[in-house]
Amino acid sequence: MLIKSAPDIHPSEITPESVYRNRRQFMKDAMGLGVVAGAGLTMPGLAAAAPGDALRARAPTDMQRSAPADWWQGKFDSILAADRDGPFATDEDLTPYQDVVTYNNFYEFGTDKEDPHRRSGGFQVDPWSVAIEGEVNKPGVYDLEDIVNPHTLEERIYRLRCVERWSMVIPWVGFPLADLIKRFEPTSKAKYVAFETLVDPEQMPAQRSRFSIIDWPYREGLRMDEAMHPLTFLAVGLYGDYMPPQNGAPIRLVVPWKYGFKSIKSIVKIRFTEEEPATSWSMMQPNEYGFYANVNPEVHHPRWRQDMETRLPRTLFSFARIPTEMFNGYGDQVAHLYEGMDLSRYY
Ligand SMILES: Nc1nc2c(c(=O)[nH]1)N[C@H]1C(S)=C(S)[C@@H](COP(=O)(O)O)O[C@H]1N2
Ligand SMILES: [Mo]
Repeated sequence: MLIKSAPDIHPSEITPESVYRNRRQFMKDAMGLGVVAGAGLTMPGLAAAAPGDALRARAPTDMQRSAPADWWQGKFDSILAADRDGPFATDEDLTPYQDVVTYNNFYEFGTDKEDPHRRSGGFQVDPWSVAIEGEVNKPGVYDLEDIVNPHTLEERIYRLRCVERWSMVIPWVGFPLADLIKRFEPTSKAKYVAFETLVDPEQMPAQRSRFSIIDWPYREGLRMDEAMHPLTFLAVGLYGDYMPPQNGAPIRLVVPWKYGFKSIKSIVKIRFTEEEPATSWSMMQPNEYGFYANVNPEVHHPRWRQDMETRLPRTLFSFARIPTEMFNGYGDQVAHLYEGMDLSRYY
């Protein structure tokens, strides 16, 4: 269902789980009784026009960002609401916007969790282009507008599980990677997709450092069937708003059944290859990080067990240590991709 944005709904009005759950149950009951959606649905704090409308997550109004370029505005005015009952849906609390944008891994800006939001304020994303290369019929260097504009933006609420054992639930805005890949027509030789992040030492302070542990650019990759999977997402925003620099503006990958490091930020290159591409973390520490990096509570990192995680934010009242699920809880959707593979060997 295509819906219009509701710019003055504050997320604190819609994200509390109590309100959300009640409303969800209420809507289910209402639907079950044949009540017309939108007619009887007035809940405190919810300016409901259509059901999906009120359920869309929004950044706090005092933190909403201005459009990175003119053409973005229209895209964000009509975002397809997340299907809250579909196969990818979750009932879990969203991680508050504040936490999503201040606790980050983006090593180009530094290794502390606060570095990305403190040091990326002036990051320029206009103009931005993405090179499409390799085993593909339509290679070229494309303006971001050409990359994004043909797609309808939708909201996807996914768990994000970092290998450091913290996790969040984030409402992303974007479109399936598969839809983009189809437009550029990979050849039959394309078995993998490789991604690269911008290299710009003037804007990315850690790329100027002699002590940096990563050999820039930050690189990631997927097998073609993983890249084409409907869960695999290219995100251009979160909480209904434009992507903050610290989260990977203007466009980043989100692969929810893999550890967070696969979800590469600020992409400038997508290359189709016949061979498995080199990826940053496995180049650095091949015994600790593999190419696949599927979330797996049974295969432990040499220094960290992976069977539990801390769901952020951690508060005085919630200890929030929860068991980690196989494939981060997306096993029904993705387990078949790895049939017959020894996942302790292909970690
Ligand atoms: N280019 C780039 N992409 C990156 C990283 C990075 O350091 N550089 N960190 C990764 C890691 S380890 C994680 S957990 C996620 C964090 O995404 P978030 O900050 O939006 O939560 O981004 C991933 N993408
Ligand atoms: Mo991570």
